[in-house]
Formats: sequence, C-alpha cells, structure tokens
Amino acid sequence: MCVLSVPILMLAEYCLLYNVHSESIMRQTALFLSTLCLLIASSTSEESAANEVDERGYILFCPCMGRFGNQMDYFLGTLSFAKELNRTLVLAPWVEYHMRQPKSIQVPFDEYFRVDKVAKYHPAITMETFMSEIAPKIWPPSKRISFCYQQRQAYGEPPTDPCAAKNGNPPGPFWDTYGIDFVSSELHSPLSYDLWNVAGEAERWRRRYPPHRWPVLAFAGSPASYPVLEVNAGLQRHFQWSEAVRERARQLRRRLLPAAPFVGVHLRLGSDWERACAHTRQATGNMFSSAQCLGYRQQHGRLTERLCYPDWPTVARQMRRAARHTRAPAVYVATDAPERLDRLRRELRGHEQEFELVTWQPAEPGRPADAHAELALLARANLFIGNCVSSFSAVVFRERDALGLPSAFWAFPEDSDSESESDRDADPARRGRDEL
Ligand code: GFB
Repeated sequence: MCVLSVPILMLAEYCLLYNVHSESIMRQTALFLSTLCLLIASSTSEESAANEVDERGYILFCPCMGRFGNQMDYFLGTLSFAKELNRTLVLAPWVEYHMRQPKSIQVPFDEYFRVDKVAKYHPAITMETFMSEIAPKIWPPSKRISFCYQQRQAYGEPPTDPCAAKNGNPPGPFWDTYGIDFVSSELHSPLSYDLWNVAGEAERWRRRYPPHRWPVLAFAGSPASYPVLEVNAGLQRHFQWSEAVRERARQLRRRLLPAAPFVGVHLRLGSDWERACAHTRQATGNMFSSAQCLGYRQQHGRLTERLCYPDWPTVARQMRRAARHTRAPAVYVATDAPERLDRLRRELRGHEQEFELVTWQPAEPGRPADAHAELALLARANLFIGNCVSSFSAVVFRERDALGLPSAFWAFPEDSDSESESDRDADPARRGRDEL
C-alpha cells in the first residue's frame, strides 16, 4: 500500500477533529495525495520491472558491423529474434566511430530512441540497466560465455577462444565499455538466426538453450541478417526517436525551414559510396538496402549504378518535380559529402526561384552534421526522396512507411525519364503530415 495513505488518513482525522467542513479543500488535497500515490506506485513498478530478473532469459548482442543504417537493420532483426525466443532484449548501445578516436564509441541506446516504445512491443532494457541491475544477480564473470554460429578466430590458431568476441575494433571496446570478458565460447551451429524460413528453429533454440540453464545468450555479433528480412522491416515503428533527437530536429526545422511544407532528400555522395556503387556493375541480386524499392525478389526492377549513384541531371529534375508537386518553397538536402553539392547547384542554375536548397548549417561553427536529427527531420518531410541502396535512407523510408507518408527514390523506376514531369513522384492524396 502506498505510504501516502497515511497522510490521507491523517488529513481525514484532522478534518474531523478540528471540524473542518470545507469539503472542497479536503477533496482536493486527498485527490492530490492519491495522484501522487499513483505516480509513485507506477514509477516504482517500472523500476522494479527493470530490476526484476526475467525468468525467460536475456539476449545480448553487439551491433558490431557497419554504421548507423546497418546497425538499425541488425536491431530490427534482433528484436524479432528475441521475440521469437521469448527472451528480454538487452538493447545494445550504438557503435560510433569519431574522428581522431582510435576506438569505437558506445552511445547508450536511449540517447537516440525511447526504450519504453520498444518495451511496449517486447520486453527490453538497456545494456546499462542490465549490467547494473541484472548481471550481478544472474551473470557473474565466471558464467560469461560468448555465442557465435561457428569458429570466428582465424583457422590454424589453437581454438582457445573460437568466437573471438573481443577481437579488434569495435568488438573489444564494445564489451570493454561494460567491463565484460568472456570465459569461453559456445558455437551454436547448426541453429541459425533465421527463425522465419526454417520451420521449428525457434523451438530448437529453446530446447538446446533453456533459460534456467542459459539465462543469458550473449552473441558476439548480432543474431540477425543484413539487410533486414522483409518480415522484420515493419518493426521500425517501435523505434521512436528520443525527445532529445526530436527536439534537435525541431530546432533544425525552425532555424532552416520556417515555412511549411518542405521536401526532404538524402544524397549519399561520399567516395566510399562511389566505390561501393561500382560493384553494382557485377551484382546480380540486391545490394545493401535496394530491396526497399526493387523488392526482395527484385520484382520491381533491377539494380543499376544510377540507382546507387544517380547522375546530377536526374537529381535536379526529381527535386524540381517534388517541390512543384508539394508546393514546397524549400528542399532540405541531407548528405554525407556537402562539398559535392556545388555540382547540384550548377545543375539547378536558372531554377533558383522555384525553391530554396537548404543544407545542414551548424548552430555553432564547426559542429558536424547531426545524423540523427537529420533522419528525424527527413522522416517528417512532406515528401522524401532517398537513395534506394543506402541503409541510411532505409531508416527514413521505413519510418515514413509506418506513418503512411510518401517516399520516392532517385532514378527509380528505371524508365522514369520517359514519363511526363507532371505526374509521378508525389501523390498529393498521400501528402505528408507536416509535423515534428
Ligand atoms: O548509415 P550507414 O550504414 O548507411 O552508413 P549506408 C553511412 C553513414 O554515413 C551514416 C553518414 O551512418 C552517417 O554517419 N551519413 C550518410 C550521413 N549520409 C548522411 C547524411 O545525409 N547526413 C549525415 N549527417 N550523415 C554503407 C555502410 O552506408 O556504406 C556500409 O553502412 C559500407 O558499411 C557502405 O561502408 C559503403 O548504407 O549508406
């Protein structure tokens, strides 16, 4: 029972004793105290949910591959994996690489996303909560075993540490951030992470690793596929930006895009991307996130270099169309290589009066572009044009898809040039909700 019931009773007694007849004062004070009581009770139950050991067990993982977009794909797959195995998901930190920092930086999950929204779908706690509240009870250093499908340590070396969970950067710094060392490895093959296409696989996992004997399954990597499986792409709706990211996106919008509506675009232009796109010439299937427009069976088209690295006339043409259709006075361009935008400005020469081209401008000089604020901003544009192959664009596309907002891709469909300029990229009936 709430401790505040005592003051509530005392208040009633006081009223009787001193003959206080003001019912409204009494009622209001009692109401205030009982609301406080409820609030305390609910926050204590949330805390205790995080403190209480889940008998169904836990899944830990390291999103040790790629940058934000890649990691997002792994998070979606891992959330689904945890749900299928019915274990609490320990939300790993995001792994980042900062200039002049030799080791990866681990950013707590909740700096970018709300834990409560994920946990509403499936039990989830952050790595920080797990290590401070749960690990001391069920995961002593002597029981820390890393899981991997098969031997990861270079062949030929004595298999003392087959999963090699802490070899290199980011795996070493990742686990070190939480003071985790592994005493041994567990190779779980032939059990795979694909619980959706292999019948009975989830049940086999549960039988081989029952939670009472294996309370924690700590994966050296992510128990998920890249790119994300079609069946798991919709889970993006459970990843809602933290209030801090939303506020930074709002500020960005207030500062740079005061007039609504606006078109948001992602141009992946860096030299790493240029090199990656050259591989499309030999590719036969999908590459990175290209299934988001081509379809998982490439039923909507085929992969081309132009889809991956669109030419400037195509970009300029699609931007102009989008601005016209949405009647947007501005197009916000998010890019990893702003120095390459001069080429776009040249391409748009003569059309400057049609819309304003807006890009990242730091609030303080020298601050690098805030990728998460840009993603949150793009997610709420009236129309979004992204790079079909990039997993960074895919984060925006999935979030908008969940909200029913329209998106298009550069140079897609392949024959889009042959269509009239007036009708294709934006469907006014699906015009975006204009809010952040
Ligand atoms: O997110 P990501 O996995 O997407 O990696 P791709 C690209 C990273 O570049 C992002 C930065 O996480 C950001 O840090 N970046 C890209 C941007 N575009 C923008 C932008 O518009 N604004 C800001 N602020 N930052 C893949 C990699 O990238 O590229 C693969 O994940 C590989 O591992 C491949 O390196 C070549 O799928 O686009």
